[in-house]
Amino acid sequence: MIQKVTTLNQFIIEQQAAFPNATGDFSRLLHHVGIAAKKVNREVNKAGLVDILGQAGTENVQGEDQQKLDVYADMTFINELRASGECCAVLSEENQDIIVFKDGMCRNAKYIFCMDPLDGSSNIDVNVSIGTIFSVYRRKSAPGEEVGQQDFLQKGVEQVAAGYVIYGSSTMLVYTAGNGVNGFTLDPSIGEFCLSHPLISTPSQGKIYSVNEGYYVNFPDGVKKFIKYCQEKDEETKRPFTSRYIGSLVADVHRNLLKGGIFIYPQTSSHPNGKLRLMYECNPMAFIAEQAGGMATNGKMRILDIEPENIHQRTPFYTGSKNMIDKICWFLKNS
Ligand code: P6P
Repeated sequence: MIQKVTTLNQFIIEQQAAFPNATGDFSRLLHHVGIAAKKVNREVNKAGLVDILGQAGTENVQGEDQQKLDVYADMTFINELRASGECCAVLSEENQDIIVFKDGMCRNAKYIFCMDPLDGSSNIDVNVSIGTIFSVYRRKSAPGEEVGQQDFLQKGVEQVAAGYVIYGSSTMLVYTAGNGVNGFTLDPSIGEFCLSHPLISTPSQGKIYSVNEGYYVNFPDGVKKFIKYCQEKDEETKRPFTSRYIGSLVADVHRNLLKGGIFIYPQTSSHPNGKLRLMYECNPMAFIAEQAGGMATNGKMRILDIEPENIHQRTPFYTGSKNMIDKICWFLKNS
């Protein structure tokens, strides 16, 4: 029997049909996100060949300037978002200030876009999975008005959509628009993202803990106690926890989203407010976590309820299965 294949574009159209008032603006935006992801995937997959094709900063055999992959990813997503005509401004980890599209349709577009275009790019040289993380909001300013940083200072609960692309053993685009989390795997033979993980649900009882234990001495006491709790066998419950840490946010979070577990990046001495960024790393991942039945907190409050003060602010970040989030919050509260 021929298996029905649902491409990302077909899925977007089907989802739009479920919203009678939908105009298709978001569908067009997401379509261009998919195009950008395919373009970045193409370059990421040949990263190891850069030495053959020419060093970064020099011309390659095609006479093109060699670019650092994260700069390439940043430019590629910005160009596709501009081409969609559905986005008026972009906040990117690669750029200190927001990028405002002043041309034509973009000025009146109702969406703004936050992204880490290539998170974990230091892992490229050792062939570890990396990712793009993104978040979509409605602008606060009126169409045609000047767009500013104020448009971006919105709580995570205001997100219209959030997602990530993981460039790994296969390339997947995972996103939510508030109706569950769906995963699409890129089929290179047809150049399409195909629905492979419908309605992802995170196991409520996780067994994986993901944290860089190299910073153990600098961790808050509650985190130290949680790690000890995971390491110590309990005659009654056995508690068969296992440690998994890749050091690439998208890879660590994606694994735990599917298998259950907790990802922890607390405040440390070198990062007193945590290392990860609220607007384009933690909020999108928190929206996805909650839509998949998991949780995301800064140790004291829900990530999605944090009132942002600046567009690049950092936050301690704990996300994953409910049993492990509840347990670490208990240790943090009682230490
Ligand atoms: P550490 C990658 O540099 C990154 O921003 C995230 O992808 C990852 O979760 C984190 O930093 C890893 O940080 O300090 O453990 O190397």
